Amino acid sequence: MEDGHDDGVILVIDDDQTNIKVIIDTLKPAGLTVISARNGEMGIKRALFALPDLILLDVMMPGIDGFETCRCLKSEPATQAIPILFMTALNDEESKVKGFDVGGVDYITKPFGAREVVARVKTHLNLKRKQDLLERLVGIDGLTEIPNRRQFDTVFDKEWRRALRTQTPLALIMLDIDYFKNFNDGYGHTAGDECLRKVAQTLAGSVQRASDFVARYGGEEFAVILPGTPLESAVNIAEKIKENVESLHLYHAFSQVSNYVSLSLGVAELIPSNEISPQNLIEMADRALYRAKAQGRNQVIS
Ligand code: GH3
Ligand code: MG
Ligand code: MG
Ligand code: MG
Repeated sequence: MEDGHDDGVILVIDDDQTNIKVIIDTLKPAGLTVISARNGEMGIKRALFALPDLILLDVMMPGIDGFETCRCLKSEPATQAIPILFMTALNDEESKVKGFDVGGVDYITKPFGAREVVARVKTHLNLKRKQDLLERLVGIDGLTEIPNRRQFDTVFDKEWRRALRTQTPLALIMLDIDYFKNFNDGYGHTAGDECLRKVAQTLAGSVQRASDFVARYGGEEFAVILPGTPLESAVNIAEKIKENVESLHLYHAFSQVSNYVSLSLGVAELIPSNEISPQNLIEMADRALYRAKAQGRNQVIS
């Protein structure tokens, strides 16, 4: 196989035990793990629990049929991206089109050829892996390899709604490298890029909780989302970030505030309500950052 991945968990949903056995005998030698369910309802439960890489789905089954099972799996966020391949004796065009309409990616008719099934399953596993990779990369900044502005927007919106629902504080740190234009002008753009990478990695290593989130907001500006964090703790984290970057000792002879690369940081926190928008919190942190710059840089303002 040119792909090199032979692993993958395949869920077979079929009411015919003989079919399940044939599929296991077909896919196992190809290095795939097969789990099964005997009807649509059990298949949905199994899929939600095991989150398989791909589903082979029969159409004619007692209880909900394969088309309905597919619709359910596609409407459930946890299983919606799992590729579903129909495997059925229904050979008419109407059924085939319906299979694609409800969200299937392929349609195999019984009786099937073992090698063809393996080939189709592997093709769809590969496509899914490529799609997953693309989806991950679309949220990552290419230079610093930390989340980018696009992912920041998504996460910030999600955390805002969570904090609104739970009425818990949401803190935001906006930070910006001091005299970075001078750094680029003095040391060159390549050194500037390297500096951005080091600062980004240091920021990412400065937060503790799984829900804390660091992103490159733009240019030499970064943002840190701290869910469930009151202002005082957020300020402490901002101070810690400032110290961690200072201790990198990235020499900056062209800075007017330090011998080393330094940061200005603005911190804001609030408990969301329907009267305010997520943008308000960003503006608050931005204003604090602006004051940190205006009051001499290399400091945290809240
Ligand atoms: P201040 O202390 O007020 O923040 O001044 P500053 O010079 O840091 O701010 P300014 O906004 O004037 O300059 C930001 C610089 O960041 C200018 C831009 O060339 C540089 N920059 C933005 N993105 C990148 C990047 O990806 N790589 C490099 N090397 N430089 C970048
Ligand atoms: Mg059947
Ligand atoms: Mg700057
Ligand atoms: Mg800037």
